[in-house]
Amino acid sequence: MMTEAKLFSLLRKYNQDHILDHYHALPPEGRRGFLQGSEGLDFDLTFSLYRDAVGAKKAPVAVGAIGPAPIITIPKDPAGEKDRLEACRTGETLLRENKVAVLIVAGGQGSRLGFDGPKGAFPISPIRNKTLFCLFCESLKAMSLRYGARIPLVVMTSEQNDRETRAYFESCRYFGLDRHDVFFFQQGMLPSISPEGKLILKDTTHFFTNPDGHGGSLKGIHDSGLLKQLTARGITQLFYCQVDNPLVKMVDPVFLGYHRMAGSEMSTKVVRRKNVEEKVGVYVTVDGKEAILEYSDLDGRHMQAVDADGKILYWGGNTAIHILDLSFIERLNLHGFALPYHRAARPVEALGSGGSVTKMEGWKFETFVFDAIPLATKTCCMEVVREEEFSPVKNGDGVDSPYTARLAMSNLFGRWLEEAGIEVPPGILVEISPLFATDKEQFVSRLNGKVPSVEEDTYFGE
Ligand code: UD2
Repeated sequence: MMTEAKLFSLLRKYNQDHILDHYHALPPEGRRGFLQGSEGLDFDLTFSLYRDAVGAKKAPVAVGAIGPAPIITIPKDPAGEKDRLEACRTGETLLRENKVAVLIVAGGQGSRLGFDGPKGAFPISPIRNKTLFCLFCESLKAMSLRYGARIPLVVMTSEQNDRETRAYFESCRYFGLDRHDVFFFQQGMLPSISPEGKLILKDTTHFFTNPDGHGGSLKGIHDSGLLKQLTARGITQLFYCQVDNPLVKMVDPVFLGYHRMAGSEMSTKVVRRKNVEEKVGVYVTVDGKEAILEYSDLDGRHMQAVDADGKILYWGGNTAIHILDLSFIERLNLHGFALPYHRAARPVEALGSGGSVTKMEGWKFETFVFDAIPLATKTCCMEVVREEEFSPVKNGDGVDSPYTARLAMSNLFGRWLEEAGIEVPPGILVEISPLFATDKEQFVSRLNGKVPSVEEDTYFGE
């Protein structure tokens, strides 16, 4: 509980007189609001990260020796195909034994999309305009039915969208999922700070804060008690994905199988990078340990590195689709939270003197989920076909936009039709509900030999 005495001692300890002055000028109900607004904020962490960041600003980010990482490539021969089949069977067993749960990180807002609401509520499917959350949940329901499995779903929200996200699921009746298998938790928030080490006010009763990054999902799932709850249910693997990618192969048995067969604690799906500029993290080894370096961290020399045939040397682009052992997540929280914090500077609109709004630079600290990879005793990485599994919705237009994602979905479903011997005329949109089929093989078998003709935009499903 944040008391006045605790607040004063924190503010004095970190020379935040400007906040003390602000607080004393508040009327009693303003002070109560301020104490409430400061609840749960880890000021000690922020100031220790600030001290490190100021120290680091002088020294360049030292990254160890970078090298290529082992990646299971797409099977091209009978041996590879055999491994893939064995992985599929292993993964299907995990599903049937109710060992798998799903975590969707959905704390971000759709602001880059110009969408005012939780990103998961953004309509995206090519014909029915189903939202991202709807697609994820229908895929999950379809996989539960297909394997007779109970697959708990955990959604990470943020302070900004928690209420709206829960209300959205409620209003959509959890998209047909059992509401007792759907859980939410809010990720942590950290106070932002100015380059001079001064806390920033957002308004008269709130500090300026920022979400603690998608790595915060591995802290929040622990602190919320959900990690214990899932473990108690016998869950051993967590399938992790971002809310912004409608092509995710939900609880993909092949991926689960490779993860299990490798004895991996954290596994990653990668796609071949389109070009050396693509904004995706890169799967490499650093001092011999697998890791993902963010495109901003990996200096040009490595980002642009090509091999003797001129091909991109570090070609594994991070799809942010992972599998983590619950025991590994437990270990990451054993002695405080193990992930390192990254500093990002950005313009913030702060409460200035006399109640005006002033633009200033704020430093935010956040963790990235992929920083857990080098902390795992064993990891695994598999290549997937971009056109089948990765088309994130990030920008209003251009690359990674609703347009590119809708097209990727329609093209993928169009290829399923072609596989079933159905010609799809150019420009025709196709959508297949996950509840009709979750993959090409199931789609062909569902058609049961019928070869419907497709002359106009066609939706398969209820
Ligand atoms: C992320 C990865 C990039 C690549 C790409 C794939 C980083 C730094 N880069 O790029 O390597 O894998 O995704 O699409 O992660 N989120 C939260 N809480 C937060 C921050 C993010 O829930 O505090 C969610 C957010 O809702 C979004 C996802 O995490 O769905 C990715 O976040 P982002 O859009 O900031 O990451 P991006 O696109 O820079």
